[in-house]
Amino acid sequence: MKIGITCYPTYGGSGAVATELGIELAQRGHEIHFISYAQPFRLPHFVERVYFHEVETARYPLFEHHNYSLALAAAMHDTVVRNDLDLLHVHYAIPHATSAWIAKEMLGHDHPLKIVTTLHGTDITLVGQERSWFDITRFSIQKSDGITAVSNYLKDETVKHFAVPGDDIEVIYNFIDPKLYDRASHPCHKDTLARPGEMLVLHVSNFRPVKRVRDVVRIFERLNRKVPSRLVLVGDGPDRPMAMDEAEALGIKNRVRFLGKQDSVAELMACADLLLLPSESESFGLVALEAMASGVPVVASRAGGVPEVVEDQVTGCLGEIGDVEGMADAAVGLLSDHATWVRTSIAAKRIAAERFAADVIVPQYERYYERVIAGSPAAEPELAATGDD
Ligand code: GMT
Repeated sequence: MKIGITCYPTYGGSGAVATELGIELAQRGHEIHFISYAQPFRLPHFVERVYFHEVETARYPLFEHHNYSLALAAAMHDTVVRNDLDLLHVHYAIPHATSAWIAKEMLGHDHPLKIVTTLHGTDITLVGQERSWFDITRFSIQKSDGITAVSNYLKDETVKHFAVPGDDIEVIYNFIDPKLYDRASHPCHKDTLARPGEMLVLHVSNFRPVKRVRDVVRIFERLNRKVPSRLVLVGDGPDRPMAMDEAEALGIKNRVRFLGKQDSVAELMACADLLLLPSESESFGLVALEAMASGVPVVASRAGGVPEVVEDQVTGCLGEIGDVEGMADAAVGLLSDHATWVRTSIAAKRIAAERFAADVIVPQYERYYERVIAGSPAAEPELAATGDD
């Protein structure tokens, strides 16, 4: 297949998933065209059958606001025509699904283009529900030929808030490459981040209010009272200063390090003992899956789709949103009993590989694309057993 992929190219789970999907599909023989305003951050320099088309926004004194959505639609149209694409797969509904619909309208009946939209999270749970964005979000989703959601939770939210029939949404989980997250394949940085005998606790996010980074620092402070540890925070965003202030106020500034945005999450995961993810809202929690694949137990809130990824008491522990004390106790339990940690780490790695490996998930996308191109995206009802031999 010849597939165009549009995503947010900078940091973020949806961009990471979209890029890794494109690379995996190219390795399976498909031709992949990324269309975005910058090269996706997880795209290495050269991958066979992968092309990148940069969206250029025209500057003109009259355009006080950049017309990115229109420029993207024009770039999508151009890329489809020049490369004879079969399908555009857009990640995050706004504005990508809208631009894709415009590109399709421009093509008319001459080119039978199909659009698949993958819903990732706040496009449904936050941004799309804002009054001014609601109608265009719903319209753009409904105009897609295929819709996927990264968890059953997100599918249900889409059905509930946007009145999209459940049968029109295919749940396809996010995935990881188990080889990339194999701890043994990375150099160990633990001695540069923690002292001997200390535990290394990691948090990775975009530091937006939904991530509750203040809770991360508070959970860590309670954990550190009982288990000597260091907290390493990766990423950047609006709540980073607040997290820094909290660490200072709690008197643990020297135990907390902010690394900012980092390209190699896998390398950092490889030396971590625990991941904290106490989010307010999380449609899936890709970083939790990345931790599990690295054999790192996860302490997270029971938010949104997280319980579909992290199995409570098996691959980590889940607490109620805002229950700092409960999540701190769970972290202490995991890090103070070596046998429990080892059991959880092994289960995390195994479940990540069994349920969420690229080899399990990417073929689901391929089959879905085929159904969308054939005009019948809805899953076949399971054949009822007749009882006849
Ligand atoms: O929706 C967002 O807030 C952004 C998005 C992103 O680009 O990182 O995150 C969402 O998509 C990820 C990939 O599918 C999920 O792992 C995250 O859970 C989800 N974020 C939220 O739901 C807050």
